[in-house]
This record gives sequence, structure tokens and C-alpha cells, in this order.
Amino acid sequence: MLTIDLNSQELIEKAERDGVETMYDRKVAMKAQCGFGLQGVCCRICAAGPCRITPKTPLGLCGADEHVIVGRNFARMVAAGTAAHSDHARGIVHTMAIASRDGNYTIKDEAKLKNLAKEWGVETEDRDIYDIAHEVADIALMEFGKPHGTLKFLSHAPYQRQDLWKKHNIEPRSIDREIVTIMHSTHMGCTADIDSLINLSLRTSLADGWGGSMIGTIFSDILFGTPTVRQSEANLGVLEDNKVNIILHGHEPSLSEMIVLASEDPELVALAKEVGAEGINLAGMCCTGNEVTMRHGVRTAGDFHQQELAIITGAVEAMIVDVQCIFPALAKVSECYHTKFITTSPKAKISGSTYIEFNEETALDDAKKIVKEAILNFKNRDREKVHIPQLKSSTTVGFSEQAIIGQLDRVVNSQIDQTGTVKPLVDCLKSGVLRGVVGVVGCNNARSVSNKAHVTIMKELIKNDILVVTTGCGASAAGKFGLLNKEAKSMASKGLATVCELVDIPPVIHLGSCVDCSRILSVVSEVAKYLDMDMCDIPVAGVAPEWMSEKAVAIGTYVVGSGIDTYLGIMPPIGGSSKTVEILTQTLQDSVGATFKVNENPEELAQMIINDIEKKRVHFEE
Ligand code: BF8
Ligand code: SF4
Repeated sequence: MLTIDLNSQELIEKAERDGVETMYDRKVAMKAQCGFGLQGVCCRICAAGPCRITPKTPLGLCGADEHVIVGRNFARMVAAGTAAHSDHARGIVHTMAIASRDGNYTIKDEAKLKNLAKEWGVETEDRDIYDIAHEVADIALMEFGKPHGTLKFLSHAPYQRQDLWKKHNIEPRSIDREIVTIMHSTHMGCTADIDSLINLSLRTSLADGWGGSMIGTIFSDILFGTPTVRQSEANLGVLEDNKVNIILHGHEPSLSEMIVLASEDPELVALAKEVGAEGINLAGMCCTGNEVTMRHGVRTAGDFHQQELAIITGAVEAMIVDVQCIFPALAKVSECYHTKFITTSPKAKISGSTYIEFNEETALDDAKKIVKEAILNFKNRDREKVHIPQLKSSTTVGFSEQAIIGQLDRVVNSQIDQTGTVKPLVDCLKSGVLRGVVGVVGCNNARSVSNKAHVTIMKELIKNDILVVTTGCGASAAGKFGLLNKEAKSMASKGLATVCELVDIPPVIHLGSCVDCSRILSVVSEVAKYLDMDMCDIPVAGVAPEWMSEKAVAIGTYVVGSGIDTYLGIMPPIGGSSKTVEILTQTLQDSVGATFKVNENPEELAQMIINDIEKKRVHFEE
């Protein structure tokens, strides 16, 4: 089986009938993957190589052994992932730097901005909110390259964690600097010590979690609004036969927010009617899908593995993308249908696409131009080729940290308790009504059956009184399979179901896009601080059942570096170095209080998590 998603199965068959190649065909054609690559023991860091480690050639030409080669490759994955999240964040901060009262970008969450301004020592009294915004943005931009000190948001962690980072010299300094340090240290002839390579990886990844990603989340909230709970739907069944279907795919909300606005423009809505459509139907994909569903309720068309399939419905007028997780194959697939594949970012040009550059300075005009292209393409839709699968599920989305606390306040007895704290969550965890909280996040991976591990693990966890929070393509999987629906409490065990009923939440909580994994850090950190504990002593865990991207490696590493055990459903390319495996799966326990654990069988992985959460509780209840 290739995927457990019935819509996807239908469209894979349609692709065959249409003679269109998809990832699933390439997966079959690829057959065996390169064993050296899988083990991480191929080095092509200098042009004397590639050097491959075998029993007969245990060293590269320079003498680098398997531990050095695997460690360098791992560190470079962390650096690339951190770069992707953080450069996205930098874009958002630059956008805030040009926000103005009468411009395209305005400040939506003034309170959050003022809180941050106060935290950073920016004057807020009697000042125009835009002056405050610009000063805060300038300070944030310095976080990427400041020459002295460490990252500001580290102070959000419990003091125990901060002390530990200091002790092990893994406090990130500035974001770009950590990435550069890895690129330098892994250059030919630099670091040749596996402990040091893992330490560098930890420090850089923390610059993602408590730096780039956290800045991305907080600044997006300030600029586009902190998500609030709302209803939506997920899966390809959200495409509509009689409307101009536009898919928003990629990551940065600066673009998608403007497309949402443009799609409501009366002139463009009128134009859509003129060309014979009933209106414009926006649908999201991947992380952009998460961003627009949690802030606007825009429905989710699907996840990473459904990007080609969306076009194969024959009903998509435009697939609009910016950066990250975009198959270059979309160019070829869209040639087989009328779909316009529109790239917009100078950071991710793709040959065969229609390139319409999106600039923050001319944002709404650019967005309107892009939406107009889509509308004008409606007439080219070939009715014969259209097949929209029917399945879709209703979802409840938009749980920012504040929205979660807001829901929890429903159970607070205002006579006794303060509102606006994590106390109700702590009470549920302490009493054992909830055994733990687990973040199930990340991608789809062609090495496994699409969505199977996500759905299996989430269902298993909620059957064991474990509240699940989810982001990225994990969130899309949860949405498609009905787990983000409040009714899914019927699939949960008694304790969790009671909490869901009381607080009016689904058993799986949509926390947003992949940069929003920083929301998980924030919630766990607040719980730990409330209890005066370190994050490693709370019964929580992170899981990436079907991860594939370098960004996921960065996330997993900062989650571990933050003291939260991380479970992987796909083995990372480290198997060729026994030392790397030992450090990541055992030794880190002694330094950062958490490790990676890997099992490619989802049922077994779920059981490991449940058992480990129970073990953590022993300590937690003391
Ligand atoms: O950052 S979960 S496939 S979409 S990498 Fe990509 Fe993975 Fe999806 Fe967003 Ni995250
Ligand atoms: Fe080979 Fe060393 Fe060059 Fe890597 S850095 S390719 S191991 S010679």
C-alpha cells in the first residue's frame, strides 16, 4: 500500500489513467536506495571524494572515519533546517519593519507586540504602535547576526534549562552565526570529533527552536493575528467543481495572507463570476495550509504527499507557492492539466513554472495579479479531465498557546483560581487524568506508507489518555482523518475524553505550522516553570513518525536539546556511526536529559512512547 488516504488512492489511479507520473511511480522505479547514503557514510565535503566507508576502506582519503563523516553530515542537516526556518522568520520580521497603518501589512495583535516590547526594554508609553513595531523589528533582526551575547528568547525557558545550556556551552549566540559555525566546522579539515559535532548541532538547533522558529511564530502572530479557535475542513474534497480553485502551498504567511485578502477583492470576485465561476475557493497545503486555516479558516486541501495529486484532480486553476517542500515535479504535472504552477519567491525559482515575483512592498498588488492569473485560467479547465474526490473531514483549528489557555479557563473556578495560567493543564497532568502531552509533528516520507504512522500513533496515544498536539503535515493528517474534530473524543480513553468534553477541545490539537513547534516549547516551558521543574521532568514527548526534511532534523534536535524525548518513525542517516547512534540515543540523557528513539513500526513506536510517559510520571508525581 502506498497511502492510507482514500482520496489519494483514487487520484493515484487517475494519474495512471491520465498517463501522469507521480512520486508514487518514482518510488517504485527507484527500488533500492543507496546503502551508503542511508547509513550516512558517504562524504562529498571535498572534491577528493566522494569517500565511502566500507570494511575495506574504513577511512576517507583525509583519514576521516565513519563517526566524523556521519557527524558532519548530521550537523549540516541541522544547519540547513535551521536556515530554512530562520530565513522564513527573517522575512516575517522584515515585513513587520515595513508595516504601517495605511499599508498592506498592519499590526493585528497590539497586546502581544507591547508585551514583547516591554520584555525587550522598548518604550511603549505614549508611542505610536508602528514606531514600537519598527523598533522591535530592528532588535529582532539583530538576533540573526548580533556579535555579542546570546539569543533573547532563551530567557523564556525555565532557569534550570538555561543553566544546563550554559554548562554544556550550547547556548546559541546569534542565529546566522550558529549556522555559519556549523558550515565552517564541517568544512574539510575542521572538526573531527563526534562529541563536538553533536554539541554544535544542539547549539544550532536551539537557535532554530528558541530563535528562528520562535521569532517566526511570535512575529506572525503580531502581524497576522494570534490564531483563535475556528472551524474548517480538510482533504482534497474541499476543492469545488464550480469555483476557481486556488491552492496555497509553501510556508511564509506574508504571501498567503495577501492572497487571502486579494481573493476577497470585490473586483476579482466579480471577475470570477464573469468567467463563469461561482466564486473563488482558496485551499491550503503543507505549512501555508496550516497558517491560513488557523487564522482564516481557509480549508486544507492536503499534505506534502498530495501536492501532485491536487493538480491531478484537473480542477485547480493555480497552485501558488513560495518556499520549502515544493516538488519540482509540479512543473511537469501541471503541464498535463490546465493548472498554472506559480512560483513567487526569488529564493525558490523552479523551471517550468510561471514566475510572478511577490514583493512585500507591493504585496497586495502582486497578490491580485496572481489571483487574476488563476481566475483567467478557469476557462481553460477541461471538464473531461476533472475528478474531485469526495472525502473531507471537519476540523477545529487555531489553538495558539493563548487559545489553549483560553479554553482551559473554562474549567477554572474564578473564586479560587487565577485565569490565564496553565494551572488547569498542570492539575490534569498531576492528578493523572491526562497521563501526558505528546507533540506528533512533521512530514510524510515516501519511505513509508503516507499518513499511516501519523494516524496510527495519534489514535494509540489518545486511547491512552495522552493529549496530542500537532503541527505541519502531521496536523494535515490529523485533520483528514477526523482527529481534529471534537467528535473524535469518542476515540479517546476516559480521562482524555472527559477533559475534551469539559474544555471543549478535540483530543488532537492543531497548533499550526512547523515553525509553530515553538508553541510546543512555550507551553511545556510554562508548565515546567509553573511547577518549578525543568522541561525534562514533565511527562511530554515529541514524535516525528514520517519525517523527511532537514527542517525536521533541526526540530527533533532542539526538542531533545530542550529536554523532551523525541521519537522518530524513520531512521536518520546515522546508522553507519555507532558513536553517533550512541550519543543521540543514550549519552544525551546525561547532558540534556532527553534522547532520540527510533522505531519504524508505528504500533511499537506508540507503545514505546506510552511506556516512557508512564515512567516519567513516576518522577513527576513524587
Ligand atoms: O515545514 S511537515 S513536509 S510542509 S517540512 Fe514540509 Fe515536513 Fe510538511 Fe512545512 Ni514541516
Ligand atoms: Fe573524503 Fe575527507 Fe574529502 Fe570527505 S573531506 S570527501 S572524507 S577526503
